[in-house]
Amino acid sequence: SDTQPRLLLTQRQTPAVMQRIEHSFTISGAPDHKMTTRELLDTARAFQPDAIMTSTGLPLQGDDVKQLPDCVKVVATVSVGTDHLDIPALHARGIIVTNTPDVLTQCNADMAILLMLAAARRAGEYTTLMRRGWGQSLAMDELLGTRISGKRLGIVGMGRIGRAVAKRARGFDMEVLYSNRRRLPAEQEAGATYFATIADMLPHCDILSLHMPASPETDGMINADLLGRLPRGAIFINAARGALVDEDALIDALRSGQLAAAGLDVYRNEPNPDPRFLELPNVFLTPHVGSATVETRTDMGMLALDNVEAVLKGAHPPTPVGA
Ligand code: 8YV
Repeated sequence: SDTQPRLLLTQRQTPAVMQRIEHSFTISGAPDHKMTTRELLDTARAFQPDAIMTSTGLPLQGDDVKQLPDCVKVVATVSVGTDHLDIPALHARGIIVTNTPDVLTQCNADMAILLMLAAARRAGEYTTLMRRGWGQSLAMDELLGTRISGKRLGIVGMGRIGRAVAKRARGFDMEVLYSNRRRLPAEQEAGATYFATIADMLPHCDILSLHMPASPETDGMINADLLGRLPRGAIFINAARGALVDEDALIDALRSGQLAAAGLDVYRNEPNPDPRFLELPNVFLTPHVGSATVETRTDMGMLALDNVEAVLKGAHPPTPVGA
């Protein structure tokens, strides 16, 4: 009805989330594919929404934020990461920003483990072999992977997701090392070894996995110098953000054997990652799907709606960003 709040949806959500949206909001549409920034701004001007539900890969930077109509009270991103949003610019316009932490922690940690196992155990190469027609038994020493049990996993960023990865790694009998801005209390550390700098931790890591947010300060921080500090033949995992990595340096390290393998879910240039990755058999690649389960995507959408509804009735949203 006309009295319902107006929600601009930048992409379709899961069926359960769409059902709740259609029950409580007037929407401009539910595009199959993620809108571009231009489409979002044009739709906002024409539709005059009270709220915008968006996600990663749809940048809203300072100049874009200036073009939003005054009616917008909340931008709810269906993601934990907020690097696509200019938070200070949104706040300066009096717009509340919310994200979806916690509900995706387990699935993102599962994804890091999936990438780790796939990279260490050469899942991509095995799948390619099977599709081409296996045909001949493998020799005892052919296409061998790397054992992960007993190995040292270095986690950069020991927040909610990093700790969930550490917990899983303990189940695989791995030794966990971590680097983080601050050392965690013992009960959160759960036996992991703390390093104050990434550089000091790297020589001790058989596998390295990134779990920190992207920001101007962390842009390209995993560079040639740091990759060179890993023991030769280490494995690199990234289910966090592509912007954390100098991809030229990563590709060099994979080509030279400095890295034995990598498992990547995120890239600098999404959805068109550097094509050189595809030429490397020792890289296991997925298309930014860390949170892509029915359950988690539904939980994320529901939490975003809880945030929108709270803001529109003048209450505190459950998961505001930088408030
Ligand atoms: C995306 C993510 O939000 O939460 C994040 O920060 O990167 C993902 O969960 C999701 O893929 C929708 O774009």
